[in-house]
Amino acid sequence: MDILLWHEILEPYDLAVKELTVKFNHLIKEHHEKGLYSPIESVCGRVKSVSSILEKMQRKGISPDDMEEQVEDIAGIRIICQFVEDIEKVAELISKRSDIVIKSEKDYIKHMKDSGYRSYHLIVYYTVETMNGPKRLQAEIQIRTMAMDFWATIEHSLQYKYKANIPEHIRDRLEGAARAIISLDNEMSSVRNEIMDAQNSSQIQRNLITDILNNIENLYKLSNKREVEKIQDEFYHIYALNDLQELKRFHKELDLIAEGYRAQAITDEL
Ligand code: 0O2
Repeated sequence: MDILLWHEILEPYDLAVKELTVKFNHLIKEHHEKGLYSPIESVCGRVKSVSSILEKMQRKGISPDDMEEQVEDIAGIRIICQFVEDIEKVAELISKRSDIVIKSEKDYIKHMKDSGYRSYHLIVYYTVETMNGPKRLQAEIQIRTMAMDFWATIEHSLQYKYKANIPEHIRDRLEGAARAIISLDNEMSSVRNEIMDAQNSSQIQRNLITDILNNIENLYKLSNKREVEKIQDEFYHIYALNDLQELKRFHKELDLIAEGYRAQAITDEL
């Protein structure tokens, strides 16, 4: 395979990684805009490097003709969650999508690898549109918590440094760290509800403030300046109280005022 062909082969995978990243980021945004907790904390993706593809083909005896079928992680997406419980939710969200078809899954959380590696993997089919028409390809989606990701990232770089021969004393330390990660995830799960409540409240507060400021900005176009300044002063006063209920009440009231002005403006135009 020459360089040009590699580029041609990998191009649709690059598109798939970009599209899937945008789509999962959009899911986060949708949750936040509705003031809901997002089971996805962050998303990233990569196309496997040519050297890593070649290494896998050699290790597994995969022929060039079978590469796209048998190297299942040419396109790789990593979804990071805050809590172990979120992983299942994300897998469920993915299974319900019409643009992603699950081919297989590997649960390295229930069945931790000997190395200590924990993560939930899905191999999926995803179709991209290219100038030559649709292309159905495979992608690997890794779903794991921030803590699992921390461990995997460190261990991966050690694997890179030592190849398959990580010294025994480092291996022991990594095993200890893997156990610590399990108990950290368990600890965080035990206060999950409290953390989620706190995060939801601050997201709701951010959304309310954005809405209120948009409404005030629009009122400047529809109402007289002094009146809007009074509303703005009241907003600053309520904001300083740091009371979500008060903010909600003000948001509702302002909505009604803005609605009134909008109706008035339409009547004036007729
Ligand atoms: P990279 O650099 O992440 O792209 P394998 O035979 O293990 O190479 P297989 O059987 O296709 O791969 O699938 P598996 O075991 O599910 O592993 C796929 C990916 O999971 C790996 O990709 C790693 O990203 C991650 N992974 C699996 N095991 C470990 C582990 O012990 N430690 C760490 N840090 N990550 C792991 P690649 O191919 O290694 O490459």
